[in-house]
Amino acid sequence: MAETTPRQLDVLIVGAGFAGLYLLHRMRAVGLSAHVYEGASGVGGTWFWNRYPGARCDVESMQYSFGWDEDLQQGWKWSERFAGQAEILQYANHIADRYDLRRGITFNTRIAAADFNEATGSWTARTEQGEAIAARYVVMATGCLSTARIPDFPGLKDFKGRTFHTGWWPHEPIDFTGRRVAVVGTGSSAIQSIPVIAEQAAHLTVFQRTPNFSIPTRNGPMDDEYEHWWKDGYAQKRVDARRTRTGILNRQSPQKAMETAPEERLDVYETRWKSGGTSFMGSFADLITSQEANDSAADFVRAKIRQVVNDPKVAELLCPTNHPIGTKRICVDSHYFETYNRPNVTLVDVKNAPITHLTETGLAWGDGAFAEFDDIVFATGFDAMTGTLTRVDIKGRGGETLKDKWEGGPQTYLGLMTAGFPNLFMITGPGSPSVLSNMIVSIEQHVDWITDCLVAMKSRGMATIETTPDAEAAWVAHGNVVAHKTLYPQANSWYMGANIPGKPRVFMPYIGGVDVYRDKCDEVAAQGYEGFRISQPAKVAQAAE
Ligand code: N01
Repeated sequence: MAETTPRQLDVLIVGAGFAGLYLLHRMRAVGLSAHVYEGASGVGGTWFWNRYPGARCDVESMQYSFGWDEDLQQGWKWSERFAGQAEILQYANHIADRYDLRRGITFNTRIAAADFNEATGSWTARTEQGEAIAARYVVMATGCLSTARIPDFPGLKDFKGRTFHTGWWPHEPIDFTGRRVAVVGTGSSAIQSIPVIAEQAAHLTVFQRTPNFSIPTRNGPMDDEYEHWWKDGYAQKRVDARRTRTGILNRQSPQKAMETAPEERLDVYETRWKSGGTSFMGSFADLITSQEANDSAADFVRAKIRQVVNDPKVAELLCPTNHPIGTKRICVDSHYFETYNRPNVTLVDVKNAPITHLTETGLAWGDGAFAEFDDIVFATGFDAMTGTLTRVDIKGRGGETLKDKWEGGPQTYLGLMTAGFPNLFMITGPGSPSVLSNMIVSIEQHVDWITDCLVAMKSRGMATIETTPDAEAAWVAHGNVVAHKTLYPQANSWYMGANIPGKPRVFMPYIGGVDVYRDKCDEVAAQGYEGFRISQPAKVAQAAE
């Protein structure tokens, strides 16, 4: 095959989710040539792939949306308090059209590899189809939960019925009417899909290894008055949200749980439970740092589960006891626990009797238990935060691969860059607040920071930027210190890499807060990119000699 000249870019953007879309828009505005490569046939990232029944965002629509264009935020109308997947995908498509982004995106094309060329100080990437792209910078806008995973159950391929993963859901409607369905897993995706599947299926069997805490969303049509309240002074509210720990205005209480009288404490939990959603974790200031405070919230939720679920044995199985509330991503639901009162739903505990294998007709667990199914839905999660990055064959200085470098866990400075990989940025990478925050707020902050950085590089005639190993080591150590001041590391969560056999147990996101983190990033930039090494083109050439 004849070699063709690679496409030349200032910035190669990988992924056309919200991060890739906003970055493309910003790159055009500052006059850098940029192009997006996207594996899917459309924009939207997470919201393109996760089409499972009941998929919905757990951040309120008025906050899970871009805040950088006043006309956009005033004009867009969300139909529900918590938008469903279809509406969020519609919003992503609207962004692509409104800002004329599609012509800058190549769809159905994954980036398979990227090599840093030390002589030129730039990257050569290659698509799975073999197209080469030369770019000064590469930005991985690949999302944190993009590599779906089905455990390697023996006999998986033998099963003759339909199988699904919530994170790779088909585009055509899936009808479960009259069918015997299994759902494996009880994380956020399962908790949202189970009530919907149960309404259709002849029988639904849920295979639960770890019960999860879940709070009712109390979702409903968007309240006009609430929408007007948000839109009146929207810009300032966005600023205020960026100054919070999570990037969400959720009425975080400054009060400590154990300094509150027991009856008043229960009232606070009851009020939050009734208003719905993840703001339950904002009931008190110390729920993720004090075991006693956390226990009071966990007890409250367990009492609710026991109230809702009719069969006491089933209720006990559904009560989480092996992790503090909120240390695994708190789930939100619409009638999840009520679903177990339906006669067509069975809960199977696979903690003590694990799934052993699949056969042509069904699923076996424990010591010889077996049931036949027409359909199996795997709601078994993702190789989170690092899986999508290390799946690309990224080679930095000296040919070191990112996969090798991160063998013992991800190492980054500010979640933005990793030492030895100049000019390679990550959006919401490990070491940044990302999945612990409103993703849109964190995406905007990273895109803005990277844009400012690239503009500064260009205006100063600089060729490469790269974090120093010292800055990186200090940031990783700081991230660990902050995480271990909380209860988070107690849980076997995907935040810790604990859901993937053999993955190093490291608390991956930065838990210090969106507000603190933003200040740190701004300070680093103001100090002339402290902790980063910036080189001129001549130095790059000399280094290669
Ligand atoms: O995945 P998960 P998810 N045998 O990893 C079980 C975001 N999200 O797709 O806990 C039996 O949480 C596993 O059991 P265990 C959100 O950030 C957001 O549900 O490992 N079971 C667990 O129950 C969320 O946290 C929204 O013991 C097995 C489940 O599979 C993240 O995505 C909606 C098993 C996996 O749960 C991931 O959520 C959806 C095995 N061998 C997702 N292996 C909203 O915005 C795994 N499991 C609302």
